[in-house]
Amino acid sequence: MVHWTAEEKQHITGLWGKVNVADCGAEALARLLIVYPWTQRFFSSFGNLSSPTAILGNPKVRAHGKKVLTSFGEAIKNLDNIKATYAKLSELHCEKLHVDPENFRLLGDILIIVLASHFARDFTPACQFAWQKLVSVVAHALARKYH
Ligand code: HEG
Repeated sequence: MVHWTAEEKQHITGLWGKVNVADCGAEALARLLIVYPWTQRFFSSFGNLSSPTAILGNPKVRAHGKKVLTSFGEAIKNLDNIKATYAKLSELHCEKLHVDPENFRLLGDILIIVLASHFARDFTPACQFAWQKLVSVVAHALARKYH
């Protein structure tokens, strides 16, 4: 089981309380689709993804980004039980969606960049450490049901 120090938990929940889930989620997913364009193949039903402007203004991207980051909130509420929290989602991404788990790591790193740009001063190295650990544990938990 992953161990979280009191300080790490504080960095995670403290920053999370200030995050605008809709805005940061939308920006993270849009950046994923722009920076790593091959990830667009999973979202062929989302309409116009033909340019950075189109992606940033796409309401389906926005809604799905919010959904994904909201789901991160479940991990934050269940830090000591992330694997079980994501068991069903891991099955979905593996068996139905066929998302390569490498993409979970990419999205995690993008989220770090979004948080750093939104919270510059509060996103200290110690805070980054805790969040890097979180995105890594989330990516690991989502990849668990792959076989
Ligand atoms: Mg996934 C659906 C969470 C990364 C592609 N993703 C979902 C859903 C959640 C979720 C909560 C809705 C599930 C449902 O409808 O029951 N996703 C989630 C998390 C992460 C993640 C927490 C974190 C790393 N997803 C991710 C990545 C990709 C992806 C990296 C692809 C590059 N997700 C994906 C697709 C769907 C979901 C294609 C279905 C979208 C739809 O058609 O509505």
